[in-house]
Amino acid sequence: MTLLECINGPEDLKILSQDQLTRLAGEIRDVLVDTVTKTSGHLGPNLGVVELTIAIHRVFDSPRDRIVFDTGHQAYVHKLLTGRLARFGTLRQRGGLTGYPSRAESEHDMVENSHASTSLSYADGLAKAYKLRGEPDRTVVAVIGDGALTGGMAWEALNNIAAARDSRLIMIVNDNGWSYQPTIGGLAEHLAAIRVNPRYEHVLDYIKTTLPRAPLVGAPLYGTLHGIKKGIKDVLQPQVMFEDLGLKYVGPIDGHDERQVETALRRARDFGGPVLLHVITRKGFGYPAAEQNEIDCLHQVPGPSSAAPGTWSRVFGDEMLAIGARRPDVVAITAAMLYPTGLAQFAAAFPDRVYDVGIAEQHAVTSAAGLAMGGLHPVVAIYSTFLNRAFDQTLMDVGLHRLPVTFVLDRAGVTGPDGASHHGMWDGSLMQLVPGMKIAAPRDAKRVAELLNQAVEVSDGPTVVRFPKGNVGGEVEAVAKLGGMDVLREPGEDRDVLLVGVGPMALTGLEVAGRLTGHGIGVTVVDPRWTKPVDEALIGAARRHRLVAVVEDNGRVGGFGDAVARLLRDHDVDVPVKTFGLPQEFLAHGTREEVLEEAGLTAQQLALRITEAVARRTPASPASSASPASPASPASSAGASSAEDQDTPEPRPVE
Ligand SMILES: Cc1ncc(C[n+]2csc(CCOP(=O)(O)OP(=O)(O)O)c2C)c(N)n1
Repeated sequence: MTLLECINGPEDLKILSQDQLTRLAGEIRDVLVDTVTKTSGHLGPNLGVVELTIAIHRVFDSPRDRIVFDTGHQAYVHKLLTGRLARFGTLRQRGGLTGYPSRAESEHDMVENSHASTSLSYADGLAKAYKLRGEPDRTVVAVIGDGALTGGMAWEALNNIAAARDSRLIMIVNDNGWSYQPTIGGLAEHLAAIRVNPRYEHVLDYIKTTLPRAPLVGAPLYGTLHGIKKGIKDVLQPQVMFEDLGLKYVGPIDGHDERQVETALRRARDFGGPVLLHVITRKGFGYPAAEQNEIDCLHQVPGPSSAAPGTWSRVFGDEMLAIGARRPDVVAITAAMLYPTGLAQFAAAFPDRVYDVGIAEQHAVTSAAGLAMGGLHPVVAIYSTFLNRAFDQTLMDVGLHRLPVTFVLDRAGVTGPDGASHHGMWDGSLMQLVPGMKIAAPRDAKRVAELLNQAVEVSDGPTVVRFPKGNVGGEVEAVAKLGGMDVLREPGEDRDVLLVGVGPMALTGLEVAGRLTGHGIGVTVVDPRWTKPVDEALIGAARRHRLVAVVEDNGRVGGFGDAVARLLRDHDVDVPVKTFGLPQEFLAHGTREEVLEEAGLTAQQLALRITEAVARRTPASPASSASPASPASPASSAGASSAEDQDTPEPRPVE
């Protein structure tokens, strides 16, 4: 039996000797590598916080003391130490452990949002709440990476925490010098400067003398840290920035020396006010493949293959490169995600025209507004879910000024194993709210290129190009045009259903049409290409059909389906509109296919639901007593459009 198998909760850690803790750390790393390389997930960040997490759980009394992990991608060790070893193999699988803290999983988990830079604000509120409720002995611990510390919210929190002098709040800055890529910006430089202060020399000495003896690490770590040290010419006054804010600063300390971290944590705990503890760790520590990975220290496995050939991200990246060569005014912005968003090639070709702003989406958007005001055309490449926090900047700073900024939203729609906070199911609705915004949703690789080019040609307002995670499917050419939209399939005589499929859902729509045709239902399949503004050619087309079905990979509320229904209502078209999208809920993790199936968005499920809807529109003939859901009683009578059908009472309300 391993030591780790004996740990059922933090209490079990507290009786271990220092030698046992070293052994335990090794066992944890083995489990992390073995499991995460199979399940996928965040590897480098977790390997880097093994000793730190052990020390936190030995010094504090979770869940009475509260531990908030910023972003939460580095909480696997915490999961292993809080009774979840047996289920760890189910990580990120449907029904299994989530890839972030989860309140449903454990009383030790507090924050599960996974959007970065929030931990200090949660911790500020928690510490104030405990004080006000008369529980002043409870301590709140926030663990925040140097990457997450580049987010504006973290600084808003620091400003407030500094004023809350008796908050029992410990902020552990887990400084590994990296977010996905090396952390950039003034703060990163400041942290690097702190690494060269005299106290840091002790860390360095320690690392120099002890690490070469440690298995798997040694020279590379020393070399890296020493390299950083030598690279800094100006030895600024360390920690001054934090202390000027009124925050007690402790550090820097070696985050892989468990005993040293414990000592610092005990001191911080006993201080009785907010303390910032600066811990230096190495991302991927103890696993050479991660430590030596030049791209991102195996931040996530599988790695930046997210922008591998054949993916949507890569298709976008290729086209950006081509556009960049033609258009010197096109610049790119990433919020700490150069590789995952597919911008690496653009950055290599045009290093002066790409801005990595750190994990700072709000700044990304308003600085894009500034770039556009200055005569450039910025492309903000961002994961769909992270644009949420920059909604006001998109609305007021870009939209109100009608600025030519193109938002490229990767991971739009269901993303899969990262779960509720990562599904990109909000942008299709939020962007509909922005006056003057134009939204494109390519169905295949060729359309990514076409629509991106059209988007960067727009000079009088913002544009969005949204596409999902994963590989692009086959290319499908239009058989006709309907206004600016592509008709992918026309029915024979019967025009029963006008099926409008957004982005790759247009291809799903083709599959649906194939199935419905088998049941005698005539389907026109349209890819709108642009989901805002809604193409008015849909008005006439709707009148020529008995039912309009809109399928989109976005929350059902306020998305394209609702926009189509509104357009038709406004034009007194009474043909019923059914909108098929994601339920407006926080959807659990699973593969993209599993989540789509649960949402009823597979071709088979859609075919059934549309058949039922058509059947409900069909007056029962005396001969036909079949159930309305029966595919044997479909569209019936006539290819004629049935605006008149509208008055047929519905057995149940249209969804
Ligand atoms: C608002 C937001 N933007 C982007 C991300 C994607 N993301 C996840 S982890 C990460 C890097 C975090 O770096 P750091 O805080 O230094 O932690 P480390 O991985 O180095 O331990 C990024 C950019 C996110 N989770 N939230």
